[in-house]
Amino acid sequence: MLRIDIVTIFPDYFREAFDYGIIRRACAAGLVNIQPHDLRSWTADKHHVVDDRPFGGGDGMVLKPEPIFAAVESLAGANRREQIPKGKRVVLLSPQGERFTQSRAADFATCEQLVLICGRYEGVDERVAEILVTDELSIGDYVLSGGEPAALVVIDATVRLLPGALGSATSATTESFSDGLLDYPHYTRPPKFEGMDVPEVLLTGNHAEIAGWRRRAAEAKTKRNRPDLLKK
Ligand code: 9D3
Repeated sequence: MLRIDIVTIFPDYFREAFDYGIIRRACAAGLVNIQPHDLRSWTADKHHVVDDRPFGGGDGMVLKPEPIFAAVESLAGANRREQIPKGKRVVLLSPQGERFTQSRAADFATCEQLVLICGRYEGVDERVAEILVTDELSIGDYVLSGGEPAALVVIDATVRLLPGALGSATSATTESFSDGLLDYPHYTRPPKFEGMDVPEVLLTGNHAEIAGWRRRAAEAKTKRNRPDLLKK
């Protein structure tokens, strides 16, 4: 059982996020337990303040370290990177992070617990990244308004890799990215749609020819849409 704790100032953001598809089934089957937590519940002051002005000046507010250190201490049992047990990851979602990849998802799927910390405002006190977290991750080069959508992405990519999460019809190892190519094009009925024909070879039942066509089509699609995947 993988336990996923999300630390956020918007726990309600996740209210229906895990009620669909593979994640819903994985939760129902007891493969994963996902729990959003309100960062404000680890504040000690009357107004539950989680942010403050940046030292050195500048626009916006910064998430304070104390509630985040307290949250991780209570959820993971430690609040220093070196003291986090081997099968746990404390992840800060941040625009300054390393890129989240399929191999990170595969690592997370082997863990017993993930604590995902969602940033907001202009950022998070750097002592969180320096001292507390095991992984500081970004999902890509675009600006989000907070770490919450990134946490959903990390959870989705991870949970579907848990043993038993996918139907037996699908195998995670034969999918896009595991061989460095994009998936081949798919077609279904009707064979002719508004003058657009399904490639003839797919209608022949010749499985060797079909496999060859799919390989070449996947390479062509990768060259056009993701040439970076071929240049390595
Ligand atoms: C002006 C400098 N910005 C940093 C690039 C400020 C800033 C932008 C966005 C500070 C925080 C955020 C909120 N984004 C995230 O917390 C975030 C994120 C993202 O914006 N893009 C990709 N991955 C991620 S993971 C968390």
